[in-house]
Amino acid sequence: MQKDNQVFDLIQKEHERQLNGLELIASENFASPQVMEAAGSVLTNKYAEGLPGKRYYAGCEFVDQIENLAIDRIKELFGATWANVQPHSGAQANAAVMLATLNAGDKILGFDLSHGGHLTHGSAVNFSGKLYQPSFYGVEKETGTIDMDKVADTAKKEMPKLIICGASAYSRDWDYESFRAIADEVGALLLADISHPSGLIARGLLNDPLEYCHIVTTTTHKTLRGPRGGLIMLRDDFENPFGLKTPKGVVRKMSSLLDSGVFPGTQGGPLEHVIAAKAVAFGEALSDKYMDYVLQVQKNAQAMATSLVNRGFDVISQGTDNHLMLIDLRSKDITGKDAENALIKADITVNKNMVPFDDKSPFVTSGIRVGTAAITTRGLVESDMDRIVEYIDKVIANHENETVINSVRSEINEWMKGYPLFK
Ligand code: DSN
Repeated sequence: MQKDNQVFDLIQKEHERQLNGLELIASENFASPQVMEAAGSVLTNKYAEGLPGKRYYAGCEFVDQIENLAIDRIKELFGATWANVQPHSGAQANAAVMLATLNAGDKILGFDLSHGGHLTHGSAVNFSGKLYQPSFYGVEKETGTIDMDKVADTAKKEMPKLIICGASAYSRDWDYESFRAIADEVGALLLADISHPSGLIARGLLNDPLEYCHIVTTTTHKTLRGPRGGLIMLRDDFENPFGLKTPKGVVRKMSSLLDSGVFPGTQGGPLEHVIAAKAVAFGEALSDKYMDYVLQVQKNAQAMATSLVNRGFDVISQGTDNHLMLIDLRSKDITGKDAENALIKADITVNKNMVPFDDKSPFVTSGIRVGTAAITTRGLVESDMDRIVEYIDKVIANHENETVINSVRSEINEWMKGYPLFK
């Protein structure tokens, strides 16, 4: 068969883009060659609706074993007793949880998107804000951190059935114990969406959400460094507290409700090639090498935050506990959009991001979000962070000066030649 050069040439160009630049998008990472090999395997040909051992199609003996490996490994990694590894993404995992635990019109309480939350935690433009009644907690203007007393006040006022903790752009660790106390007080279920810091949580560098949260969801491609995807976990199974019954009047365990929430609730056939890649990534995440990796991710983030603060950048909450940080650029007199555009011309990839109490639209924004998961996979260490921040500072200060931007880009391209991916 003739190779489709039109597509493969573009894939090659994307590969070169990834190699040449500094990848600072906090939700991205570089999956290993064996993760990508599994994701690109013959498993893409197989239909396997259902669960291992309980499929609606024949010929599932090997995908059953693969899916069970993925489940066993993720349970070991997080100390979970149950997991569903089929969600195609974090958004799908959250959709399955909500379908399994709520009725349309029920109240949910999440972290405000404009303060660092996620679309699927109740945004008006997302299913979670359209099907359910959302309310939100946020961060304090002075500290950039969440005030748990205010979360409790909002919860008591709104009486949600589901409280969601977790974020896309929050650099501090979460007080899951206090969230659980609030959830218990108002009779809500507590969901932690740990999509961003899950790799650091898996290896004990941050608080353990499974100890306190009824349900935990995550993506698999951020700090966890697997293929694009999602999953749901439970530390302890429990009976659905709202007494929702099946059409036959049976009250089901949460694990069974969540399985149904994924399939047939929100998805059809699982992507067994991606599940195989998840199994490979979870195996990698159990290794000593991965432990060294996540430790370095955290050290790099802290070094980068310190360097940014030292250069006069307004880092929300003045630092980070995890792999990312949010920078309010209003003091630098540039929008998030203009900063993103200037930085990409220098082959520094970041994303513009709303900052708490932003006065600009989500398309413009006042900030950028940066993370260290990808550059750490690349091999960079704390002593490299100041150099990166120096480049960011230079580009932002000269964002209309093509000569300066081009010279930064050449330096970065040359620098990155010394850090081939997966050498
Ligand atoms: N797009 C992801 C992120 O960048 O955090 C969240 O969906």
